[in-house]
Amino acid sequence: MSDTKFVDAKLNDTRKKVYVFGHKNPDTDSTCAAITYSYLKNQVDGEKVYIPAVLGDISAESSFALEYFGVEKPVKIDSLKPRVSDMVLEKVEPVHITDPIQDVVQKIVTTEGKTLPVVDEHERLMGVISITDLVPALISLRQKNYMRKMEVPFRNLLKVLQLTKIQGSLDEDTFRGSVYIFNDLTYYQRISRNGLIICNRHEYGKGFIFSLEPRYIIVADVEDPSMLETAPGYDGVVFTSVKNIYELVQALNLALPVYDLVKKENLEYFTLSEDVEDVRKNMLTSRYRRFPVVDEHGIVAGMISRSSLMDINLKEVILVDHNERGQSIDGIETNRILEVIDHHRIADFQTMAPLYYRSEPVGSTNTIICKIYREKGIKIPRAMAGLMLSGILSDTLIFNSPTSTPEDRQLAEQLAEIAGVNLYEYGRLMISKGENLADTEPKTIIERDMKKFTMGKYRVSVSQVNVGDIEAFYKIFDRLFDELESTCRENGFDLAVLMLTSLVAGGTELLAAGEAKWLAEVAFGLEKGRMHIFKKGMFSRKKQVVPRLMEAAYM
Ligand SMILES: [Mn+2]
Repeated sequence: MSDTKFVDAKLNDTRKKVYVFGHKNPDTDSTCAAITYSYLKNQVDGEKVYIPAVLGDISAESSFALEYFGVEKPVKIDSLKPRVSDMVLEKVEPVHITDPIQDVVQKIVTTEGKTLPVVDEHERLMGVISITDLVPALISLRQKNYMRKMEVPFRNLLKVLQLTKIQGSLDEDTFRGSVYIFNDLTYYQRISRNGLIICNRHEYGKGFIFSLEPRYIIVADVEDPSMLETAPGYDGVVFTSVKNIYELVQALNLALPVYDLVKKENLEYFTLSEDVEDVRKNMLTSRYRRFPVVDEHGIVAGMISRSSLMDINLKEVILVDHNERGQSIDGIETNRILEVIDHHRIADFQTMAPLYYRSEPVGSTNTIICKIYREKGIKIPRAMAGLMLSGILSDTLIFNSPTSTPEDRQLAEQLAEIAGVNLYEYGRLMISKGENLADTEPKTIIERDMKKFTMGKYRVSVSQVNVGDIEAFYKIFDRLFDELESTCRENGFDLAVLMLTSLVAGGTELLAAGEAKWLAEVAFGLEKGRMHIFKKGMFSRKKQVVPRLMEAAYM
């Protein structure tokens, strides 16, 4: 097994991702087509990165083909519904709980929506703040509240009060204590421990201030700190500020950490992985306008508002080997379908915009993809040749299926040469690696690849499985019939058909159950009272089974 990587989508690849995938219950044609077409697109379009994907577990047959040619499994996806991460987030710089109110006010007035997320010391969301939450702090400036006990990081004081330390050392990060204006103090007054006194230059010179034993002193109105004499006997900390006393009192309030003003209760926020549909519902019933978005660690990724709902990066996809909504991923209609490459009938297909649609009545999607390689002059690497070949051989049951065309065979021969394998030997080996279904539950066998049809007034299901050896199934026929009957009852079908198709036996063992079993009697010559019949040369559900049942139903 080689370690060749055919898609190199790095995590930090900023190119737009396009997912390429086939139908649910992926078969080998679907799985290989996703890979071979992604490879082709990555050769011709460097602007985007094309990622092969599957909508379910890949089969044993497909796994064999991938391993044989040394290709990685496609990624498995189960939903493409738009998520918050697909929305255009407003980039914001969150407020930290210890940030001074002054900084927050300055930041918020220039912020759209006047609301910002608030984060703790680990950068995790803990609340939001809007301009209205800040109003009380601005109004309280008029009150004479500077004597109260305060708790402010020195970082905030230094910045907002524009302090310069000229003496002493700061042993703590946070100031915890009361603030006094020297002029307001009397000779009889004591100050509390850890107190801070604000004075002017003239007052600072006097011995009385030191006798009060303040822990901190701020000398106001000092343009040049070097002009101030140090106080040799004082062991507290002395700062100067260019601000005057009045400005310092104002600034004290603005240096307070924003913490107390932050709205922390009933916090409404969204995570990147949430469905946009859920977000829409929540937003419409919320009284807020703007909401923080966090990642899986609670770290703020941005903000969204109602208008963000209009601005969603649609996912881009390419469908191969299918075009029906029911066979595709949930939420396919909300994505931008760029292309469809398919060889099935066109069913309930609607798109919002024009697209590149290529459909040809050939035996396999990989036949069409091989033609596109040729048309675009893209060199086919061995592994891609091997996978295209695998898709063709699997879908046409090595050209036995009536859906097979001369073109399938001709291209398969060329691909086998590039892949360096003998077409028939490789094909039989690959198909023999298919699951040994005889060991699985009858319900799984029936439901694995079951298609539903309405034929006139009848509801019909036709399941098909490829088996190596039909003999192995004879011993579980009774259980298969019972399960087919319950499939009819539980789903309200009139007829349930199961095709056990075998390349080795050269045909299909066809089982039928349900009230309208006579449809199968008419269509396939199934004897009354019998429940199964072997049809030599029968390989195709869409060409040999469905049309005949239709005829019978409309007789
Ligand atoms: Mn196919």
